[in-house]
Amino acid sequence: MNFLVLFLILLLIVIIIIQLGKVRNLASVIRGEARVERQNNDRTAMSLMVFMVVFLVFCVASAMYYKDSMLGYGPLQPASAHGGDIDYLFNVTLFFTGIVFIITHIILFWYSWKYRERDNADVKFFVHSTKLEMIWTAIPAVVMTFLVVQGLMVWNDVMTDIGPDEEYLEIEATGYQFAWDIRYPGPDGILGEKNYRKIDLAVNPLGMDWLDDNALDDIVIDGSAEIVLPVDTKVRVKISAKDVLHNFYLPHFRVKMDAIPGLPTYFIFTPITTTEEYRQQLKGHPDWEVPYDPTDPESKMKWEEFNYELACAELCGKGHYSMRRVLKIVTKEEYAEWAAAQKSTYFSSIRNQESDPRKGQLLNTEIKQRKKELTSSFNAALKSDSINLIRLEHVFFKTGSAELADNSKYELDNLSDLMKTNNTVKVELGGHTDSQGDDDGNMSLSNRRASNVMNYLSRKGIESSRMVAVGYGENTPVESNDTAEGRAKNRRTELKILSK
Ligand SMILES: [Cu+2]
Repeated sequence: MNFLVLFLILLLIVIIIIQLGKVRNLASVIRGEARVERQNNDRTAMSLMVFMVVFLVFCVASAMYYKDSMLGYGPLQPASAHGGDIDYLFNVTLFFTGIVFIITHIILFWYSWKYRERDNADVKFFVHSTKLEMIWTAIPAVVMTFLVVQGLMVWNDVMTDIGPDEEYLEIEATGYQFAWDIRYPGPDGILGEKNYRKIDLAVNPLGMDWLDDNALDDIVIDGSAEIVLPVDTKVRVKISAKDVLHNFYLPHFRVKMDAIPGLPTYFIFTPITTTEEYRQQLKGHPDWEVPYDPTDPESKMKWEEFNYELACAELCGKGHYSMRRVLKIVTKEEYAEWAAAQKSTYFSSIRNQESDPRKGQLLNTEIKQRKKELTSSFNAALKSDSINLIRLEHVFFKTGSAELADNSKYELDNLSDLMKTNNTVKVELGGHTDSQGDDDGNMSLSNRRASNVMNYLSRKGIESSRMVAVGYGENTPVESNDTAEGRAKNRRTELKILSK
């Protein structure tokens, strides 16, 4: 409807202009061509002067009217440490271009007034003016140099990479049509390697290299989840794209960087205002002290619903708008709590699946953890008078056989190290089975298993005189043999400290 009214108004204006032209032609025939022409010139020149005034006043007035909606001029102050520098640069540029804008427009319209056709107007003709050329070359050159140098200084400041001993948090943003994948480094603080050859849209959309230990604790947060970052912490964002150009844009932080396929970029910024603090800054401002939902006066205030956002600032396709993500800045304590609650992508969806290149293998972290556990229970048993039995949790045998499973070597190597460190300790290695199969068979199996453990340790250099292997068969279960879990617990190898 509005569109139709607007269209009709424009149509009417066009018709009026055409009709005025016709009237003018008729008048010129009646009154004489030259006089009418000069009257028209006067009128047009005057209209241009009026237009100039209205136009310039409108430009300034609209900028002032909308200043609160613009970054840096109203309540939308920068929320990052470097944001003020960027705003300063914009202001310096606006100052000079603003002066040029106003002067050139005044000259443009004033010339069309001054040099309109008149009866006794003299025409001055000159081919060349060195003075004029000097002026219009020198002034822009000086101003441009000043602007470029200022820009370079701020750019170098903002884009300085992390120093060698600086503390920072590195995250990664990968843009694609039409979303962002945000990856956190996990507890180790290091983003693992990735390789486009490893991309598998179903299980590994980022192409993370699961053979890199650093990648195992990496966290790729859910596509609709808030991006959470701690306040007052340097954040380095590694930025890349998988298909077309995107742009990583955090307007409130004055962060903007292209995301380019095949050419990783980065941006470092330090958030200085939490989301909650920013809401408090907006509170009370007339633009923000209104219901968030205009149709529902009972709804929360606009400032209460404020959120920082990540936008794609490169028109990347028809779903471009849907790349918006909410960014939440929280205190360092809140961030630590949030980070601890995140699940590593590898352990939550890759570990021991078909797509896991380490399927069935122990991870370095697990090997270290097992060593720590065995060492602490071994030392506890040495110190204590009451405890002398240690279950070797990670010694396994092939099904129905006495042959050690490959993964058992870690626990046994740890045990042999402990026996070497504590070289007076004598131990009994006890084999146990579940109740499946006949008693004699189980007794013999447990005997052979215990002996194999002993043989392994002998080969590692532990004197046989310090060890004795005993098979207990199914006689001393620790759990009921009715469940699979219970039976698994009963098939165990135990270490008994005989003397310290
Ligand atoms: Cu995009």
